[in-house]
Amino acid sequence: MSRFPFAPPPALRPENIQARFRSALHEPRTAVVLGRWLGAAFLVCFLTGLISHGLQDPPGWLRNHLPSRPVDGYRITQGLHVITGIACIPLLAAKLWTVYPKLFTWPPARSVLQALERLGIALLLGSAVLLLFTGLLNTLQWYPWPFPFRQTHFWLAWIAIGGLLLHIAAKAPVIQENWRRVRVPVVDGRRAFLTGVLLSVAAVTVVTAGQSVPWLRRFDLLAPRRPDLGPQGLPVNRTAVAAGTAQTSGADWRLTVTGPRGYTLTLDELAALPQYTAQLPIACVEGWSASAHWTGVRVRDLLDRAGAPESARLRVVSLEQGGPYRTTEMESSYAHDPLTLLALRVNGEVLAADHGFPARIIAPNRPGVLQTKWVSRLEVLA
Ligand SMILES: Nc1nc2c(c(=O)[nH]1)N[C@H]1C(S)=C(S)[C@@H](COP(=O)(O)O)O[C@H]1N2
Ligand SMILES: [Mo]
Repeated sequence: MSRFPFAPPPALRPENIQARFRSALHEPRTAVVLGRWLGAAFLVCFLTGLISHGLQDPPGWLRNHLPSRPVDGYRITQGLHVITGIACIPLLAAKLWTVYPKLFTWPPARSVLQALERLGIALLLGSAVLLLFTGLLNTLQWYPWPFPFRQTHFWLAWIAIGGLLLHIAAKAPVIQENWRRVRVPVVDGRRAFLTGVLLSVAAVTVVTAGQSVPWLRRFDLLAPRRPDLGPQGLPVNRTAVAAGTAQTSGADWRLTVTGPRGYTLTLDELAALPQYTAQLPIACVEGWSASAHWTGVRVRDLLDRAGAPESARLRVVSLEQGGPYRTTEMESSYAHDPLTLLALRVNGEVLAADHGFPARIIAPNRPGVLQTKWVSRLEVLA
């Protein structure tokens, strides 16, 4: 047993570990029940993550097929993404506790098959811990690492799915054997343990989900943000001061629209065009969302006036000098949606500087990062 490259230190010898973890709960049925819950939460989190990634940075083949409906689609999928991601934390902890002694089996593998099985676990566990850690810090708007969050989180998710498939395949016999409850030999305390796990999931959900679920707002104790706090009842990620746009005056500002018949408008001219109001949410990838009544000019009217074709895509340019969201692109399905506005007002008031004065983009079923503030140019793309 100790011949595999080196012997484990005494504290890590399997028999010593097993001796310290004698609870009957370290048995397969508990692991299978927890695995099902964790697997379901993880799958919802994975799929909603793919949706978020696809909407924010669509690959070329997908670009012209992004739907601008349902209006609240992204708000719901991103809310679910963060809720299920947070739920995975206690579920993963409980699952790990259950199978813990097995992780120290020595030697690590006796056959190729077992080596594959353990590779699956290593990939799954390593990537899952990193996914949950980076995701959680992202909801706190804290990026204490040198690598880009979104790409890292995205690729970790694929590694985790690969590890999960390998893990399920390797454990298929155990899973099958323990899928159904066996009535007679019930392990003492399993039900209490599983109830405890469910209660912790419920607790972390209730104290964080208020950042996207309005009726849970009162219990939003641990979520980093209350979506109804901020100027004009909406939170602010990037302030006008941080963006360097705080001094913008309505009198000096101009909107330039490029295209076959490009033109420039003053704020008064823009405000004199037909105005529309739409109730649309801002749904931030960081997990909060909030709905508001936005009033402004339809982007499609502005494009028609510039002679843009129906299929035109758009580049939106902000007054902001730097920052990753200074320019964004908009597909034609959004640009031509009657609800997509270059908004001048929110909830009946002129936009606050922090919300993008004098004009911001607001469009249905889109991640918040694409709702560009302090807009100064709309460029029609060929
Ligand atoms: N020009 C510009 N527009 C921007 C941003 C920005 O950094 N610069 N942030 C975006 C993000 S991440 C979100 S979620 C929405 C809403 O952010 P707010 O709450 O700061 O208005 O605005 C978006 N518009
Ligand atoms: Mo955001």
